[in-house]
Amino acid sequence: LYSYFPGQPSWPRSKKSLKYAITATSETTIDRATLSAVFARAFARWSEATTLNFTETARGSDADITIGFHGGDHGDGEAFDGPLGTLAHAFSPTDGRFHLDAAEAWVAGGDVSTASSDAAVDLESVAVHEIGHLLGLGHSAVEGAIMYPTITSRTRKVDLASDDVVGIQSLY
Ligand code: TQI
Ligand code: CA
Ligand code: ZN
Ligand code: ZN
Repeated sequence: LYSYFPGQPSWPRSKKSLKYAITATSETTIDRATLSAVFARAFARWSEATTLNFTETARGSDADITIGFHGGDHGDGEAFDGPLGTLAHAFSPTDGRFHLDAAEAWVAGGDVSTASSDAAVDLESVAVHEIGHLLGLGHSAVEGAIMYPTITSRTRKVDLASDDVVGIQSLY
């Protein structure tokens, strides 16, 4: 079953449009157009399941959600650890920060199962999971749910399970 963060924080019910900005990209070699496309697809999975909608803005100061790539200790007390281990983290509502470990062998838009690195990680799969956290979902006990706390490298998993849908629909 799905879960929420303690106290069940969510974005205000009156706020149906959330803006996101991809702000910190100097530590990744993935180009901006590819990043925009991958995150747009990841947000679309959640907007299809809810009455929420998401739009990208170029300006971080306008954004509810900020997305960036960071290496090692990046100032929030949750240092990244190099390849594998922690891949990314996102804070609960209404913080909006979503950080990705710049040290991962991210695959964006390609076929992760044929990637040359054993440690290749599908960016869109991780994004769908972290957006669940940004919206207020904790981890799920249902294997196959996007919010189930296991991901395998070189695997793509982007479709919400009914458990994820019920969880998010009860929150919004
Ligand atoms: N990052 C952890 C995660 O997103 C960070 C984390 C641990 C966390 N406990 C949390 C975030 C509780 C919010 C609430 O789960 S991770 C997975 C999964 C990670 C893990 O890099 O380990 C995915 C990133 F679910 F497979 F374990 C993406 Cl999909
Ligand atoms: Ca890592
Ligand atoms: Zn961080
Ligand atoms: Zn998680």
